[in-house]
Amino acid sequence: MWSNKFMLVALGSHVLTVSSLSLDARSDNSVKNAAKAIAAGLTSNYTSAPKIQEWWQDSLMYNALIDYWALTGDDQFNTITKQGILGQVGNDNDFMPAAQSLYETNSEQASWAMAAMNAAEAGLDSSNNNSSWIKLVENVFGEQAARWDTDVCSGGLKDDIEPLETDYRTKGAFSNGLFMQLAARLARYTGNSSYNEWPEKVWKWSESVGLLDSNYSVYDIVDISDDCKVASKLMFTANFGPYLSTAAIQYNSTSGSSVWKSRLDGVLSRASSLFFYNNTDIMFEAVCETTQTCNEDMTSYKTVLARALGDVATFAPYQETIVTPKIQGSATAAAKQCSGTSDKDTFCNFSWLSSQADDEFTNLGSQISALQIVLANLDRPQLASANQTSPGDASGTTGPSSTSTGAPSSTQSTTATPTTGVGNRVVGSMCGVLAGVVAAMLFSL
Ligand SMILES: *[C@@H]1O[C@H](CO)[C@@H](O)[C@H](O)[C@H]1NC(C)=O
Ligand SMILES: *[C@@H]1O[C@H](CO)[C@@H](O)[C@H](O)[C@H]1NC(C)=O
Ligand SMILES: *[C@@H]1O[C@H](CO)[C@@H](O)[C@H](O)[C@H]1NC(C)=O
Ligand SMILES: *[C@@H]1O[C@H](CO)[C@@H](O)[C@H](O)[C@H]1NC(C)=O
Ligand SMILES: *[C@@H]1O[C@H](CO)[C@@H](O)[C@H](O)[C@H]1NC(C)=O
Ligand SMILES: *[C@@H]1O[C@H](CO)[C@@H](O)[C@H](O)[C@H]1NC(C)=O
Ligand SMILES: *[C@@H]1O[C@H](CO)[C@@H](O)[C@H](O)[C@H]1NC(C)=O
Ligand SMILES: *[C@@H]1O[C@H](CO)[C@@H](O)[C@H](O)[C@H]1NC(C)=O
Ligand SMILES: CC(=O)N[C@H]1CO[C@H](CO)[C@@H](O)[C@@H]1O
Repeated sequence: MWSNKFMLVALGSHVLTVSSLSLDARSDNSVKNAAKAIAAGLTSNYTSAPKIQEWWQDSLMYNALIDYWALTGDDQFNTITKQGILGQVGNDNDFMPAAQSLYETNSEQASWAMAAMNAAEAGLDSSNNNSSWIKLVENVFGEQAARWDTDVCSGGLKDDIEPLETDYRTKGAFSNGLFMQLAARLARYTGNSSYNEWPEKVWKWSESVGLLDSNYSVYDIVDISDDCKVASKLMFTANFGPYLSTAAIQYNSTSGSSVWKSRLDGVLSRASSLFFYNNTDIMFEAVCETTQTCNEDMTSYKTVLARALGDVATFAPYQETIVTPKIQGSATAAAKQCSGTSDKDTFCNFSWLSSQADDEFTNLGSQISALQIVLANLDRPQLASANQTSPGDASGTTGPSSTSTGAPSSTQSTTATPTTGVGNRVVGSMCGVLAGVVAAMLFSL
């Protein structure tokens, strides 16, 4: 359905004029108007067609919609956002709802926790009687910390949670990066120093196994059945995102420590050289975009790096001369790929490169990415923090908790779709589909 969007503009013999979304990235008003149109398109089919969405992409969508509210003040999507997130908390308030828990990956669970974290930082009320946003995040964090696996590779989270799943033998940059980013955000938000050890620990571990190399390349996975060797050297925007965000937050939380500054400089510089097309400021998914081989998941990866560039602008203002042109250039290019006849049907094509014939045009992932890069142009207001902690329910175990959420019932959750099969599920390893297809490509850009 999403992919046929542009065919719908041909009505009978009349082809309606479809104009690109206009965006002046230097004008807050223009940015807010563009964001509004994209967010409206994103949510217009929220209730009628959620089935085709992938579960983890929904978490990115809600995350972006929270940003939309926080940065524009327009709260029209807050109700569906709250219902959407709270509908996925599951019986244990840990984003492992029954419909997903058999197949769920650590990165999926962390992506949902990230949305809750965003809600806490933005000060979204939860209308939830039993669990605050931050408690949900702490529950997830506690479970993942308990899954930190020193048996092989001297640490790291496995991608899968359930031992029978295929990615139980891999440890990936996305799982570990998101876990580390949650720790950095919890430390900042709660002031509880017990989170502080984790960003350092996960960063060092990533270096020790080669997921992160001395040039700040962030690779995809290591395989524990192969001596924890790096199993894929493909580099995706989404894997760089959490390393970049974490470095920016930690740089800030440590009042500008030189260690985190060089990490931030390094990852930003590497991402800049990899993911901006032909020395333009236009972000692209280097592994698959120009060859039109990105799968559904991959069409949303740019969302994560777009948010990370915004984090850099927020937490490390000294980097503005580097990130601002990239945010503005990418957002301007992204808006040109959005079109529609009215606010409600503004949809955005996946590739922001105007030269690119776009086989994978509009879908959920491309719509969220466009929204997130447009929003990155707006200054983030002061983030909330709580100088107190609210210890979670599930301190390090996945056992049932005694609380219920009081959240909207699961019938209000329109997004708990059955899985599409393990092979297509995210993110644990991002490379599955592509391995071998494009390996050399990155280096021939
Ligand atoms: C880092 O980059 C330099 C210069 O391109 C290269 O010679 C070196 O092999 C790279 N190191 C790694 C670990 O890839
Ligand atoms: C890359 O940029 C150069 C200089 O602007 C231009 O001549 C060249 O055609 C571009 N290459 C591609 C593949 O777009
Ligand atoms: C930390 O972040 C705040 C809020 O964005 C910013 O004002 C401050 O300059 C940052 N600190 C450093 C050391 O860059
Ligand atoms: C989006 O892609 C489709 C298919 O390539 C194309 O027909 C349409 O013109 C594109 N939209 C924009 C705004 O470029
Ligand atoms: C939070 O804690 C920090 C460090 O102890 C302190 O400097 C700051 O004033 C506190 N903020 C509030 C709002 O209590
Ligand atoms: C700090 O966080 C840890 C881990 O979540 C928790 O066990 C501990 O109780 C918290 N400390 C305080 C003072 O709340
Ligand atoms: C959850 O919230 C409801 C409604 O406020 C309340 O009646 C119930 O006692 C709460 N449960 C727990 C375990 O706190
Ligand atoms: C929370 O509790 C209040 C008072 O008991 C109730 O009116 C409200 O519907 C509850 N909210 C949720 C989300 O359960
Ligand atoms: C705005 C928009 O594109 N809405 C679409 C939502 O899905 C229905 C079918 O379920 C389409 O008919 C609408 O055009």
